[in-house]
Amino acid sequence: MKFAFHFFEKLSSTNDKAIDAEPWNVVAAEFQTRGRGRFKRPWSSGKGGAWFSIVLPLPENPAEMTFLAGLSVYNVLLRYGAHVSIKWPNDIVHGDSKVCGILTENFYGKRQKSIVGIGLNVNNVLPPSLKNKAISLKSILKKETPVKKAILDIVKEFNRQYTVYRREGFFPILKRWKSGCCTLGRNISIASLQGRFSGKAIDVNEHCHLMVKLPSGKVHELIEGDIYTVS
Ligand code: BT5
Repeated sequence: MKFAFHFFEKLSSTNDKAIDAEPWNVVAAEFQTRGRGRFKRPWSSGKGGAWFSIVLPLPENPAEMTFLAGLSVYNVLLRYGAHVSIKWPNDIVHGDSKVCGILTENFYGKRQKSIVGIGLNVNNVLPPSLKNKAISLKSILKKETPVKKAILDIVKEFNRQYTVYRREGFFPILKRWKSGCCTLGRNISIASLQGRFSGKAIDVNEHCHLMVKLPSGKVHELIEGDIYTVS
């Protein structure tokens, strides 16, 4: 598919601007005044970062788009020489620090679409409050990367993965995603809407849900949540 790009200097959130756009458009901003993460959490979006949203047709399971985007960012960052991995469900991390987060929002009805918002810390300065949990590509690579180039490279890679997805379905994407995922095989603690609990992350199923083996031996299928690695 051919994507059209729309670059803005300032937006409240690229995901909000993208609501008016048709599929196959990409909306980007140099900075966002009200960037957000999941559950309306604030997302630090100063100048120097890659803040953009890819508008897509609504798939049956929109979580697949988060995985496609995560895999694309992961592949591009590896190519740039950054040592990163994918953290379930929507992060790219360097060690324990988040370098990229993805927010997929879906719209149903007449103008149905999926908006995949990608926030990648490129050269931006992060606030002290995120010091221990966030990192920029600049800090990882010890050099600046042009932001526009990063956006174009990621969308190009997304397009490649989307072609595979259309031709062969989600399975090959999931397989590649899992091989880059650092959550699997780890002992984790989970904060989800269902409460806090611990277990071992053993798999991600075809619905993109995390399979967690509980201390009782029972396997829990986790749909959403924040993961903290214990070991
Ligand atoms: C996410 O949420 O990770 C999704 C972030 C998506 C941001 C993009 S930017 C383009 C598009 N437009 C938007 O308005 N949003 C999308 P979540 O997993 O809920 O993580 C949010 C948490 O990450 C916050 O509570 C902070 O702890 C932390 N955080 C905030 N800003 C960050 C940053 N720049 N880098 C790393 N972590 C950050």
